[in-house]
Amino acid sequence: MKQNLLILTAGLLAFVMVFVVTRFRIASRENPAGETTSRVAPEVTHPVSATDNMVLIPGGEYTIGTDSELGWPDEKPAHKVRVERFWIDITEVTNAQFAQFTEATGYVTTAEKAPSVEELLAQSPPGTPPPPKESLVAGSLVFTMTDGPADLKDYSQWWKWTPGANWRHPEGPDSNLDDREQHPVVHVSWDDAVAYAKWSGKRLPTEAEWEIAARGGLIDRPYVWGDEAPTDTRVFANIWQGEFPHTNLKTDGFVRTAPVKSFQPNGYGLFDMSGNVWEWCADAYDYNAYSRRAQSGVIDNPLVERSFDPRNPRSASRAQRGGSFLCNDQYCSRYRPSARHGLSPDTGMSHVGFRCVRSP
Ligand SMILES: [Ca+2]
Repeated sequence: MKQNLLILTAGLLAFVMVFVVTRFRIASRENPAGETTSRVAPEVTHPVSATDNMVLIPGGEYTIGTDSELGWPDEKPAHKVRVERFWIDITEVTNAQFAQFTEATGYVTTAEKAPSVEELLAQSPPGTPPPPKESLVAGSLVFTMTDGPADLKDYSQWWKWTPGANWRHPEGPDSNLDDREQHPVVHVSWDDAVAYAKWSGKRLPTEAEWEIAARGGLIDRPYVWGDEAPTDTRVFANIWQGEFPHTNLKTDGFVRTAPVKSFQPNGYGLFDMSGNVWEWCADAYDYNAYSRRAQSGVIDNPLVERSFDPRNPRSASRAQRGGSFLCNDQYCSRYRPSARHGLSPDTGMSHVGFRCVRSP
């Protein structure tokens, strides 16, 4: 990543990588690893009914994580946690809901703000030439299907920096939200999600709360719907059928996001806890959190406070859960309830959204 800083003027793509790195650094400065926001329920500035499209998850002791061979190292092992009861949204936050928030507050999302030259240079190595002005535009990363099979380690082949892409224009300036009012909002950063949650008198779920809710009362099952693995012809959620990232069979009916409630809910009546969009959680993302916690007995209301993300070592990553419309077993299979993922808190992408919780 650091090398990208040295080729700042080499073109827009290089600039974009620098931009992402810079954002990571700014995030690190403002949120030194280990720092997280308070768990105190946010101030209610927009009264809502706690029962409005929310479900109350009982408090108590639950097993999260997995020992299954399907699991990645960061979701192992299975271990016990205890949580207080909490309300959780039955759907991901929709474009219609997010529009209410921005209309009421004038809030501008991270992806809608252009970075400044000063902001970038302050974070770059001494002597770095200023980036070309035309590069200093607001935008976001948009999934773009490849023409043919791709090296699955090189995500730059299908993630395209797209100037003008943001929650209002999910695929760029020429796209809009027509007929997508009930789709989950995307291109929201962790900061955007927290701002919405505070405004609505809610908060982001902890990873433990999210996973408990996603399991829907099932114990030690690989999927939120139970035991049956999805195939290209048997679909349970909005994930990817076919060969990623070039052939989408669309058996589930969707190439990108689906309207919320398009698939069967889990045992708690929650929709899209698997697939559709990744969902931000309150926790910092620590790759080793589950393995470390397993030696500590039953933990009350765990909240990961220190980020450690081997894929983005400079980033104070925040956790995301649930996978997205891009998940399939060939690529990541992270649409399972124990699967975990980290992303820089000031990064939104076309498959990232969230839902909220509230303590009674
Ligand atoms: Ca989801």
